[in-house]
Amino acid sequence: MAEALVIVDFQNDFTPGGALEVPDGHAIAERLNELAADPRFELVVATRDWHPLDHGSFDERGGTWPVHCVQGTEGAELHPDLDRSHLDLVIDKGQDPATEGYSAFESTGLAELLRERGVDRLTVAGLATDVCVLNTARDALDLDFEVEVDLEGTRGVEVRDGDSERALEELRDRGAELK
Ligand code: VGL
Ligand code: ZN
Repeated sequence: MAEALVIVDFQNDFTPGGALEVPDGHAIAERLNELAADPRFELVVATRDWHPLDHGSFDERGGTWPVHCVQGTEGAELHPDLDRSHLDLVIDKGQDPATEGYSAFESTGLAELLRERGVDRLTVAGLATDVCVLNTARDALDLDFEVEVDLEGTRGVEVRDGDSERALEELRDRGAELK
């Protein structure tokens, strides 16, 4: 069976200077590039939060977040420090205006694709630990993938202090390995 790396939402808007900054978010670039170059991964997937302008998660629509990762904008592009040469696939998520779209498995076909490739174990990294990494890893566990979260390769947005810690604790309790 095979392993895949899922790099969650390493995009301009989630790094310092972006619309929804994750503190120190850019600092994971080197670790992500190191992981992506590891030959143990049969498949390297990067996700993008890829919202339409009228997305319901935006505060102007009554949602939680400032406008971020609008389809086709610079803020929605993958961070320039991410080495594209190791990416096999880019998955766009969060396109349905009516749902948050936090998880890489929500309406993307990712689970089917991974199964077709014989993938049974995922390493999840990227942004943000306490939002999209959490939701992606949780769904992966529910879908019966083995899940490893790469701690060096993730950072949290921490709307409330301790959110990342709680997210990681939840994932550990559900059976993820934290490395
Ligand atoms: C995310 C908040 C809103 C994330 C996405 O990628 O963690 N956070 N949309
Ligand atoms: Zn979003």
